[in-house]
Parts: sequence; C-alpha cells; structure tokens
Amino acid sequence: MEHINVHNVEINYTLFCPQANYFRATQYCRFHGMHLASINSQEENDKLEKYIKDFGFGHEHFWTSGTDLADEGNFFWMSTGRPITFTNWNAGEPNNFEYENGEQENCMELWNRDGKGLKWNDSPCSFETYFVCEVQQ
Ligand SMILES: [Ca+2]
Ligand SMILES: [Ca+2]
Repeated sequence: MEHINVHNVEINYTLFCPQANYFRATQYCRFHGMHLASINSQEENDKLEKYIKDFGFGHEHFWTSGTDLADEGNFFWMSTGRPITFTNWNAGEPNNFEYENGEQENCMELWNRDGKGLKWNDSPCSFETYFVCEVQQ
C-alpha cells in the first residue's frame, strides 16, 4: 500500500477547457497521464478552489472523480478507488435528482451554487462540463 501524507504531497492540477461528460473527462485525464481530481481534505479543497478561481472560472461546473454509479448513495473517488471521507457538499446534496429522461445524478461536480464557494453536487454523468485533472507526485 502506498503511504500518502497530505501535508507533504504536491498536487498539480490541470484545468481543461473543453467540456465533456464524466466518462470522456475520465478518459481525457488518463490519456494525459493524470486522473480526474479527488479531494481528501479541506487543504486540498481550498487549494483546488483557489486554482480554479485564479483562472476566473469560479462560476463554472467541474467534474471530479467522485461517483456513486457502483452503489447508489455511496460516493467514492474513481481515481483512487477510495471512499469519500472529507465532504464538502452544497446544502441538500447529494439529492440524486431524477430527470425526465430517467437519468439520475451519479457523478460529482464542483459548483458554486449558493455563492459560498465551489462545493459539491451530484449531477448527471452525461452532462458536458469542465473538469480538473490532477497528478499526484
Ligand atoms: Ca446517485
Ligand atoms: Ca444534485
């Protein structure tokens, strides 16, 4: 097992401007030797939020690797296979909203829904939005 000390780990984020669904975004990150972002602490969350805001994209939506596709209601990070421990959901999320076409919300995005910063929301995996890839060194 790898040992990760979050205080010592340097995380490099790369924000991609093409918009893509969750699966295409996952593929895109892997193609470039990275993974869709996972967020394991307030420190990482703040770092990623600052990174996105510094680009002037704080009002946009961004895929993370979080998903409950395998087990409704139980989110984990697809990029690491690990369950979510630290959480930063928007109020009332995840709500697994069901759309008219029957699609439910199984993929996690960052979204400043309430003007309180980039918090988490479950969203339909087929939606095309921005995404953040990361390299852990
Ligand atoms: Ca769900
Ligand atoms: Ca939702």
